[in-house]
Formats: sequence, C-alpha cells, structure tokens
Amino acid sequence: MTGTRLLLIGPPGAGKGTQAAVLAQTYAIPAISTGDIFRANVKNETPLGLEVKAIMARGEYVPDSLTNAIVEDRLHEADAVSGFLLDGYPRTIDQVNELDRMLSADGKALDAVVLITADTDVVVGRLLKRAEIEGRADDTEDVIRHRMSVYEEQTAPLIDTYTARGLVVTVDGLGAVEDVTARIVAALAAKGI
Ligand code: B4P
Repeated sequence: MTGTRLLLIGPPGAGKGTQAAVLAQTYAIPAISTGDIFRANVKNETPLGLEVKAIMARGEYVPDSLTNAIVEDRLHEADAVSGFLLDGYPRTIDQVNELDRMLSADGKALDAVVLITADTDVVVGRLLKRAEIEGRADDTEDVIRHRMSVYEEQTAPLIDTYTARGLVVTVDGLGAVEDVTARIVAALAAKGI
C-alpha cells in the first residue's frame, strides 16, 4: 500500500520510534524520525550536529527553522514522494504550519495522525531502561522529566489542532510492542487506511 501519509505523535518514550519501524514495513512507506536525523548528525559531528548537540542533551527542542528545513529536504527525496510516516514531527505549532505549507505546495494531504498514549511512570521507566542499553545523553531522569514538560507545553496542544481536522486516532501505548502495533493497524483500518 503506497501513498499513505501518517504522523506519529506522543510523549517521549511512548513508543513512537519503536512503532515507526514496524509501521514503515506494514504500509511500505519510509519512517522519517527527526530525532534519528539529529542524532546521526551529532554522531558524525556535522555543522548541524554541533549546533544541536547541547540543545538535545538538555531535552529542549531544536529550533523550528532547522527542523523544518531538514524535513522539507527529506520529504523531497524519491522514497517519500508517494507516502511517509513522520515520527516526532511536527512538535510545535510553527512546525504544523510549515508542514501544511510543504504538503499543500505539492498538492498532498495527511491521512491520519496516530497519537500513542502512555503514563508518565511507564515512559520514565522505559527511557531509564534504554539509558542502560544505549546511553543516550537525554535519557537521564532529570532530562526525561524536562522532555515530558516540554512535550506537554509545546506538543500536546497540537492534538487539538489535528483532532479538529478529524485526523487523530488515539492508541494505548501500554503493553507488548506487537499489541500496540495491532491496535494502531486496527485503528487505521477503521478509518479506511
Ligand atoms: P526523539 O528521538 O523523537 O525521542 P523520544 O520522544 O524520546 O522518542 P523515541 O522515539 O526515541 O522513543 P520511543 O518512544 O520509541 O527526540 C529526541 C530529541 O530530538 C528531542 O528531545 C529534541 O531535542 C529533538 N527533536 C526531535 N524531533 C524534533 C522536532 N520535530 N522539533 C524539535 N526538536 C526535535 O521508545 C522509548 C523506549 O521505550 C525504547 O527503549 C523502546 O525500546 C521502549 N519501548 C517502546 N515501546 C515499548 C513497549 N510497548 N513496551 C516496552 N518498552 C517499549
């Protein structure tokens, strides 16, 4: 199935990156994670990576202008022309507006916004567990709690924006990874996707 355009939204640790990898295969679309793109730049010490490294380590959002430019370039790559799954973008109202502009310039529209929900205690536990395995700079307890508050302040309001457009499907992110995937696929199927 090509041509599907999805967004994944949810608090840090809700399982966005985890589900994005599976859903990309299910719907035969590329998963585009702004977090992964930034981390790759940090790792490779590119000019962008040097600019965003400290911001990410503090659990703050990268400035909209940088983030929007990266996504616009990525959406114009050949594999994303007919469909995509954006994981972790948009995260601010400015990013919503910019994505609208990018899509309408290409005569395209979103099919759905998948909201993955999860309790704070559960996501903090997951991220601390990941910290033991991957050692991400932003997976310390203080930074995780700060990322939660940044999410609540800047990203949670976007849910109302997309709900008003009739695009949001809400899925419980608790339980096994396969169970969460099955819930998402069922919720999208109910929307004819
Ligand atoms: P992200 O990479 O998007 O980080 P995240 O919100 O923590 O989600 P992630 O996808 O990694 O974790 P997941 O929930 O899948 O962003 C990192 C940073 O990049 C941001 O803080 C910001 O600085 C910057 N950034 C990214 N996008 C930006 C934007 N648009 N604008 C500005 N700045 C931006 O998984 C977490 C853990 O839970 C994993 O270890 C996973 O294995 C585990 N897990 C997942 N599902 C599970 C399940 N069902 N059961 C048990 N464990 C599970």
